[in-house]
Amino acid sequence: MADVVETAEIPAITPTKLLNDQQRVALLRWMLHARIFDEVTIRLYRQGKMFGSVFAQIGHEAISVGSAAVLQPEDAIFPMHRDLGAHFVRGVPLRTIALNHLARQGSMMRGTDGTGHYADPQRKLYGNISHLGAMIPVAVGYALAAQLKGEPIVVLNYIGEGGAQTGEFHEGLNFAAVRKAPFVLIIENNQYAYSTPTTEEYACKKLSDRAIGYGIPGETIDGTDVERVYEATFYAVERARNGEGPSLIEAICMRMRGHAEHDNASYVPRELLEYWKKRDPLLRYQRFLVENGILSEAEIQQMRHEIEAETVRVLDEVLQLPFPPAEEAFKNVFL
Ligand SMILES: Cc1ncc(C[n+]2csc(CCOP(=O)(O)OP(=O)(O)O)c2C)c(N)n1
Repeated sequence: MADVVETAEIPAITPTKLLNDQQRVALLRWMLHARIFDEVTIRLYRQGKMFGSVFAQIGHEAISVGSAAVLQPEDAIFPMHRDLGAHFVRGVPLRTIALNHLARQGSMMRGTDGTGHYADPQRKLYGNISHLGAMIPVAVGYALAAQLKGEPIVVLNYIGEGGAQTGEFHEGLNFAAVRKAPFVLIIENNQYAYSTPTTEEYACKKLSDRAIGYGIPGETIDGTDVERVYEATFYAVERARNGEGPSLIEAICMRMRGHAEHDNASYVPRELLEYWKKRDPLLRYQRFLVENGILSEAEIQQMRHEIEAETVRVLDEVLQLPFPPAEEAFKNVFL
């Protein structure tokens, strides 16, 4: 882990008046949970104790945490594969997350999936499926159903900039705009869709400019500044709740690992990663909290140690549990 306070090259946070200090500490705690879960699972993957894809969120934490923290419990979240932060904000227990990621018996996906591709309807968390973009119309449909029933809820949906190049992105957002659905879509622009850089994904300057074409507000923000993410989401959610319709937010960040841990991302220029290392969402926020007297460096280190110890303990316990019986693989599957 990098030092809490590093050099002056780390850009400052844009503080929002919407947050009090207690909420700020909670944001840091959730971001730490997401980061540490990644660090521990990457280790397990390298030790051959995890199978399938380990999608790290490193570099994305401010987006999922800063936006999910705005919502009320009755609002719905449709995350993508780098939004573990939102799962922690929603209160999904560490053990439940670990059971699924380690594909153990009794996990939400009954061991048929080893990632965050799960739904937790009780917590109004409707997980992504593999088909990029396909959940956008589903999330819009959820928002429209609530609108028709007169329920004052908002649906927050996330998509990568790669996933934003699918037909469903356009169809879903256009329909949401026409029907003034209580819907907020955040594009997590992390510069690469697998090995494809943004220059080969789209030709416009800013993906938020597309909002003009749908007749809705759109803005591009720094996705490594958790307070900026909170503020942008807050106003988009307020607008949606007031019946004024959807918004599009493009949050810029960097995927600091490979697409998943099997990929060493050798196609990403090292200088680019060096540039974004200084914009590490955790480093930036930790520095802000220390400089503003909200937490001391020692308190942050203490918080980190506690979360790390808890994460290691829970994952170790789950590792001892059995995999499901093979027949489970055939349940709920069309053969
Ligand atoms: C419709 C569709 N096309 C292709 C794929 C294969 N695929 C899986 S992840 C991925 C890249 C995703 O990039 P992005 O949406 O930017 O998210 P990131 O992984 O960079 O966070 C691709 C092409 C897929 N799952 N679904």
